[in-house]
Amino acid sequence: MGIYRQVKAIPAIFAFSFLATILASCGAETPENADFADSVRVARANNVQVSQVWARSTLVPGQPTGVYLTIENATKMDVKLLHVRAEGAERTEMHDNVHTDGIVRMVPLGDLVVAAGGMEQFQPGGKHIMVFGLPQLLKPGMQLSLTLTFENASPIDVLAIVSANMNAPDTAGHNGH
Ligand SMILES: [Cu+2]
Repeated sequence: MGIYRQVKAIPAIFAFSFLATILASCGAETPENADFADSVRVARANNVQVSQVWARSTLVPGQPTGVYLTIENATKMDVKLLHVRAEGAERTEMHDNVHTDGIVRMVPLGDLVVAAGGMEQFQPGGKHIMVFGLPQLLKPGMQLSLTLTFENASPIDVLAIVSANMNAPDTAGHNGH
C-alpha cells in the first residue's frame, strides 16, 4: 500500500516540474526591485563557465532577436559549442558578422570552439545567437531559458536577462556593487 502511494506520487512531481518549465519559458518578469546581479545565472559545468547572458528585447511577438553571452573554458581541453537552444523558440542559429568591402553580412556558424584556457564572446556587432519564432514578447527584465550543448562538455542551462540596450546591462556578471 505504501509503495503504491509512492509510485503514484511520482507523476505528480513530473507534472509539476513540467508546468514550472512552461511557466519559465513564458519569461516570467522579475520584480522591479530585483538586483540584476542576483538574477544572472552563472553556471559551471566541467569548469566551463557562462556569464554576461542577456537577450535583446522585442517589440513584436515572433520577431527574431539576438542573445549574447560569454563562455570561459578553464579546462585543459578545447570545448566545442554545438548549439544554443532558447526555450519556446522555433529555432536558434549561431551567427557571426563578417565585414567585406564595407558591407556587414551575417554568416552562420556551425559550431564554436572555445580554446583550452580561452574565452569566446557573443556580443552585438560580432558573434551572436539569433532566436526565431518566440511566441512571447521579450520585455526588459524578463528572463529567457537557454541550454548550451557542447560536443565534449556537459550541457549548461542559463537564464538570459532581457534588456532594451545595445550592450550588456551594466551589472551583468558583477557580484554585488
Ligand atoms: Cu544573425
